[in-house]
Parts: sequence; C-alpha cells; structure tokens
Amino acid sequence: MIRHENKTGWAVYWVICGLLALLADLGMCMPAKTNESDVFEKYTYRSNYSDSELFQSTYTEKHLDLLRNETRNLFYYGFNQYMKYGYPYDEVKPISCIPHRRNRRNYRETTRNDVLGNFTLTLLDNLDTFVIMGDQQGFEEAVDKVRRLFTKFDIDSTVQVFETNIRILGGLLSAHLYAVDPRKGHCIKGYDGFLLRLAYDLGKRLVIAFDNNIDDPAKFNDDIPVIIPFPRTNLLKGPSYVPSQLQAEQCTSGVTSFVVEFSLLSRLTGDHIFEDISRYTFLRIWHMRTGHDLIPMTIRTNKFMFTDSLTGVGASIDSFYEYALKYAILFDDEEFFRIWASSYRALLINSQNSEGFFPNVNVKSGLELSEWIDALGGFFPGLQALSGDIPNAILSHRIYLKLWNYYGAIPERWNHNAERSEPLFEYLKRPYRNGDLLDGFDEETTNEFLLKNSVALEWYPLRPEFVESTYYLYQATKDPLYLRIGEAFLQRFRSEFIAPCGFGGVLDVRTGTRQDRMESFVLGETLKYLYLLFDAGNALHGSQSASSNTIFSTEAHPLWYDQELVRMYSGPVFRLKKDDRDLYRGKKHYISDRVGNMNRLRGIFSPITSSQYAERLEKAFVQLKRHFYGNVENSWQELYVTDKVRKLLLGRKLGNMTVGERIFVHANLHKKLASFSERSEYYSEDGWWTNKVPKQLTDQYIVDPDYLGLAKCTASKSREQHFLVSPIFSDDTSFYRSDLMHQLSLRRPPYLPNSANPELELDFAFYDRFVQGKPICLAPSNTTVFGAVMEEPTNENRGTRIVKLSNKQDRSTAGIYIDDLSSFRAVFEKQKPGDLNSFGEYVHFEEADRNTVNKTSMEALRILKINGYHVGKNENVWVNSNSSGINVAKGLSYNNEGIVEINRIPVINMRAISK
Ligand code: DMJ
Repeated sequence: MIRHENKTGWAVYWVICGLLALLADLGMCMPAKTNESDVFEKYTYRSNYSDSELFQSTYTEKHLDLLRNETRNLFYYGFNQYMKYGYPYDEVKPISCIPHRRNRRNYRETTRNDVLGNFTLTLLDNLDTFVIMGDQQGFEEAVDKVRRLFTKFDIDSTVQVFETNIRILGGLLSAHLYAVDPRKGHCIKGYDGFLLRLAYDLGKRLVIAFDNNIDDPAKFNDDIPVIIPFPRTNLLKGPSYVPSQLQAEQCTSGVTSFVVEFSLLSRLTGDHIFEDISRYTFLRIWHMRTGHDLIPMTIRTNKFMFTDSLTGVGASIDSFYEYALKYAILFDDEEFFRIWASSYRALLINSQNSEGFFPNVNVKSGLELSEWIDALGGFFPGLQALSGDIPNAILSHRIYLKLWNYYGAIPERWNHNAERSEPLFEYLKRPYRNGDLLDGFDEETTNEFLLKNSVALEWYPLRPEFVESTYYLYQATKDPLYLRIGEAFLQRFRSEFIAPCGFGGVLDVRTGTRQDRMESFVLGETLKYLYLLFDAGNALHGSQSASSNTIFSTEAHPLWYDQELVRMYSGPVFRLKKDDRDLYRGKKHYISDRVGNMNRLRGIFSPITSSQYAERLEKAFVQLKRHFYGNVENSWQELYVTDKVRKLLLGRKLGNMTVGERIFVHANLHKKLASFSERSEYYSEDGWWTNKVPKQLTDQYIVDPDYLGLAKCTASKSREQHFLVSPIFSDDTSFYRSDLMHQLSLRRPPYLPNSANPELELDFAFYDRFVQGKPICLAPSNTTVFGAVMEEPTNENRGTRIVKLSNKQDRSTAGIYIDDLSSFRAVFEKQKPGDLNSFGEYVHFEEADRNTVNKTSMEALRILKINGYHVGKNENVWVNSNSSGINVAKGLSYNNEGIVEINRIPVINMRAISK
C-alpha cells in the first residue's frame, strides 16, 4: 500500500496513470516508440577500465580490485537504469527502456505475471545487494523508498507464491536483519522494524495458500494429511480468487521452498504457523519418496500426489535439496541434515554419471530417463561445495564450464546425448555417428542441424546458477580457474549482455538474438555472486558453515539466525505481538497506488472494498491456524524411527521409513510407540553396524560407516590462493573428456567470434601463468564402461550398507567393505591388455594377475563405482563371502583366489572375504 503525503496531487497523478494504464491495457495507447538513436543516447555505461587492464589474469589484490569495481559499476548501471526507466514498476525492459509490467489482459501469461506482482520487484529483490557491495547509503536510501512505497501488500495481483516468497519475502527479511543486527555493521539509525512488519503482512497473504482442504482429510489419499499449498494466490483477495486452471499443477520446489523464509519469519515474529506448516509440508513430501529415496518433480495440487516419475537436480526440484541443507545450517537441524544426506546419496547412486553431472532419472528404477540437463541445475555444484563434498562439486561444475565455452551462455536445456535425441534418431533410425553427413545436407547444413539439435530449450536470461557455483567453488578451493571463469563472465556481461537500459540475455543461444528483459535476479543474484567472487575480504565468506548459521537463500538473500539474535529479539521493538490483528484494527486503510486506483474505477462494479478484503485475509489466516492446529498438528505427531519402531510398523501404510528419521503417526499410535522411540537407539545403530566388519579388516583398517563422507567437509583447511598453478585444471588428465564424449552435442554457434581459443582456460594470459605446460589432453579410452543394477533397494535394507576403510598407518583410503551385496548399483569397466582405460593408463596384467583374469578371453572387469562411491585406482571392494547377493544363479560368484566374478569374468578389485 502506498503512503501518500500530498493526497490530492498524488490522487490526480495516479488517476491519470491509472487511465493511461487502462488504455494501454486495452491496446489503445502504446508507449511512445523509441527510435534507435534515442536508445543509444540512453546507453550511458562508460567503463573506467580498458579491456587489457581488466582481463589480465594475474589475480593480484590490485587486479581483483579492478574486477570487483567493474562488477559493482555494472550493478549500479543496471540498477540506475531501472530507477530511471522502470521504477516504480517491477522491471525495466533493457533494450526498449520502458517498464516491464504484468499482463493484465491475459492472466494465462504466467511466465510474466507470476513474478511481476506490481510490487516494485527489482527494488525489493535488491535491498541487500547494496549491503554486500558495501554501500550503506545506497542501502538506507533503498530501504527508505520501500518505507515510502508500502505499508501493506494489498495489491490486486495474482502471483506465484513460491516466487513471491523467495524474491520479496526473502528480500525483506534479509534487509531487516541487516538493519537491526549491530554485529554486521549495517544498522539503520531509527529503524523501527517496519520491514519485518511488511514481511509479516506478506507472509500472511502467502501462507493462506496452504489452506488447501486441510479441514477435509477425507480428500487425502493417505491416512496422514499431506498439505499441498496452492501455487498461486491473489495478494489482495486470496487463493480462492485465482482461476482454477492456474492452480492445477506445480513443482516440488514450489511446494517445499518455503521452509527457510517462513521459519525465519516465525522465529523473528513469534508466530509459529509459518514454520510449522511449511516444515510439515516439506517433511510429508519427503515421506512420499520412493524406495530409492528419490522424489518426482510434478504435483497435482488437488490430488495431493505426484504426477510424473522424473527427477534430477534442476528446474522443479532444485531448491528442495537446497532448502534441506540450508534449513539444517540455518537452524542447526539434524533431521533436515539427514534428509539432505539421504537425498544427496540417492543422487550419487542413481543419477550422477561418469562425468560427475546429474542427468534426470526415473524415481522408481533409478535409471536415466531424459537426454537433457538444464541451466537451473548449474547451482548444484555450489550446493555440493557448501555441503563439503568438494571433489564431486568440481566434477559436476565442469560440464557448465564446457557449455559456457561452446555457447557463450548456458542454454536453458542442453541435450547431453544429442546423438540419441529424438529428432535425430527419428531422422536416421539409428544413433548419429560423428562425421556423418545427413542425407541431402552438406557439411555446413549438417552442422547447423546438429547445433539446433544440441539445445532443447534455447534461451539464456542471464541466470545466476553457473556463477553462483563458481563462487562457492572458489571459496572452497581458491583455485584461479574459478577466477578465470568470473573474468570471462564479466567480459561477456560488459560487452555482449549490456543494453541501453540494463542487461538483456539471449532468446536463442544458437543465433544470439537478444532478449528485452532483465529479471530481478540479474542484479540480485548474478552480479551479486560475481561481485562476491572477486571480493576477497567480504564478511560473508567463511560464514557459510554450520557454526555461523548463515546462508544465502535460493534468491541469494543472506539470512542468519543464532542465539545472539534471539537475545536481541527479546526486546519489544522488533517482535510483533503474538496475534497481531490489533495492528490492523481501527487503522485507516489506504487504497494502494495504481492497483488501488484501478479498484476505485472498478469499485462501481465491485461491492467489496479494500478494507473488507483485509478483514477476509485476517479471517483466512485465523482459519488456517484452526485447520492446521486442529486437524493436523495435534492429531499427527512426529516419531523417531528406531529399528524397533520400524519393525513394529512394518506393513502399515505409513510411507517409506528409515531408522533415524522421523515420521508422522496418529497421536494414538504415537502414545503406544513413544517408549520404543528413544533416540539413543539410533545413535548406536552405526556402531552396531561397524561391528559386522570382519576382524581381518578391522585389524588393519579404520572403519567409517559414513562411506560417502556426507558428514565431512573435504575443503582443505588452509585455502590460500594458488598463485602458481591451477591444480583443478592442470592436474586433471580427464579435463577434456567431456569434449570428446559430447562432440555431437557441444556445438559452437557460428555467430560467436571464432577466436583461436574459445576455451576460457586456454586464454594465453591464464594458461601461461597457471598451467605450466602440463599435458592437458587425454586420448579417449577404448574400454567398455557399463552400469549394473542388482535388485531394487527395499524399505527393509534401503540399499546395501557399506563402510569405508582407511589404512591405520597413513590414513590413506583402502576401499570399502560390503556386508550384504543384495542390492546395489555399480559401474564396471571391461578391459584387456593393450586397452587404454578410463584412468588414462594402458592395461597390462602382471604375471601374478594371470590367475585372476579370464583365461580364455584374457579379460577382466574393474569396479569403478558402487552405490555412489567412486572406487579409486588403488582401492578394493571387499564383500562378505556369505552375503546373500553372492549367488551363481544371479551371475555373482568368486573364484579360488577370492576374486569376485560376474558371469565368470573376474572383477580385479573386488574380493570376497569370510568372517
Ligand atoms: C532464481 O529466481 C532462484 O535462484 C530460483 O531458486 C531458481 N532460479 C532463479 C534464477 O535462475
């Protein structure tokens, strides 16, 4: 709601604006067309730095300063152009220099209307960006603008609840924390907590979308209510005013990604509903996972069920993983950490491929289901790095670097198996082989076709995910390769993506056609992460750990919560009353700006006034609490699953359950089982399991049940900048493996400048300084690598249990031990003498191996990966010789030497051991 000082003057102004907007909406009044010379007059960005100063790849303190300053200048350029040509509307169109607004004529245009809530989005999504850039004055001015613009969000706009939460609510909470927490050094003098009050007002408007049949449990398929919020709501009128077509379907991210912002809102205001309901929904969705610990990505809102079988790490599911880990960090929550660990383990087992990235798989079989990965999945390496799994993060990030090198952008969807892609296959009736000319095509047109075929969705709206991951990986490794990526990214931003009134991405990465849109995340995430990458001393680095309880939200808003903050909030100033309805009572309700005026015009037809909507909102909010606490929270209680509890509950329709997690059971059942649910039993589980390892192994090795190292951080403690070398690039002989594997799907569009080294890591200034002449190319291996699946995991075993073994002497990893081989997923390599294997070594079997390899074919297998564990070159996999999985009928046996065989072919690094 806009606050007016000179009401009459403003009223006239807004009525005129309202009329103009109405005419424009009706197509009768178009904005004055800007001709090209006007446009370029508006193009005011002048850099203080030359290309050669900026792009020198030295990364000295001075050089990083230049890169950081230039990024900062670009942010101000974009933001100021928005203020000049877009404000107070949501966005500015960077090429045509006019505001970008909701489409009121077509409510179906959700790509636009979901985020453009007519709530000055670009400003609200960027309040904390000023803080990060160290600009206190800019921060205070921006906050002041918000104070002048809004007292409530009673805006007649239908928006997506998820987007509004991450962009607006997250933005308000972050700015509020900075404004009040003296430890961060950005307090605002005289600040009265209005940002939190605004956040609370918005939170109420969003949370009522969760009241989807909560009062009618008969509508649920399961005995336990699962609460699925409506994907959209009207900020003024509530979700019931949204056309039902817009509410039918939504994604898993959209349902689960409230738990961070909502919980913080609860903890700061003392109103528990936000955290209770979003946490409940998150946990219930997790309980709906398959036996592989995978959850699908699409949900039918009113059926309370998933409607597809596909999962991955990108669009539609991304922030489920992100918020499992970030909620755990922010609030020291063990259960959410376990959800992160189990869901990540499931991805490492089922989805991660031999290059380390994560294609989409079927949730029921765990097998690959689609041929593409998407730009949004580019955030995942950053999340892996945040969780401490640096080796896997480095691997999964690399494919995005390749995409950047080839397309100068990250295509929204890229076909990693283009040779098997549907159009090409349909055309050829067989997989395409490199060098084939398509029938009737010459080389040029064949290439054109391949380029077209390599990209499934062709746009690049300057998304942040690739630079976000690059930032996390640089923090974790301090490898200059990541600075080089930032440098190249900045170069393209400054020369290609810049536009007269901000920054515009590309509509088609294959042709370079520009996009006339600057989403709020371009400034609020993309340039923010780029700035942080170069800003060596930023206070936010190093605070991304469990002990500091600080995270970046999925929209890059810094959020934190700790005991100190709790103490500060015991003061009355910032904590709202438990039930804040008083805040609304007896207050005059101003009619909001452009929307308010539209309402006034429409008031003739509509009997409902703005203040009546406010009352309805209050009622809906109170009702939600009654429904949730009355029907759900008090009737369904969480219970820790111990081994005993699991056995007692077997056969009941309670979803999947694993020892150590919490499930929801009815209060009556909870009473009966509570005494078997002591947590200590869970903690002893791993110890009990470790005792099953044969003595021959425990004498020699240290046993670790956390075989994937999910509870450890692999970032080195002393992370000094590597001034002399980039280990990540120069020590890795497989760096160009993906280029070889994807010759048909990594295609460089002809419109991009064909410089000698399109690969950013081969740029002379960088290569010469940091690579030191190491070999960089690996001949392709000629062995056969294949995957194998042995039985599906059951709810009983949740997949084979594994421990990791390290040498007692030097702590080096020796391999793993598996007690029961009954269900596993593995990758094997078939090799014979003379082959070049995937470690880049020629295979030759020593005399001693002669008994090991298959006598007739002279072939042997090597196990490369099992249940997510990458078996190192010198590591062994020991298995219990009595394991039920060793079964000749199933093709698994072992020979006289104790070597495990698959269909009589020995696996040279897999040994049976008796207990
Ligand atoms: C952002 O709005 C958020 O990061 C969201 O979680 C998904 N991606 C967009 C930007 O690409």
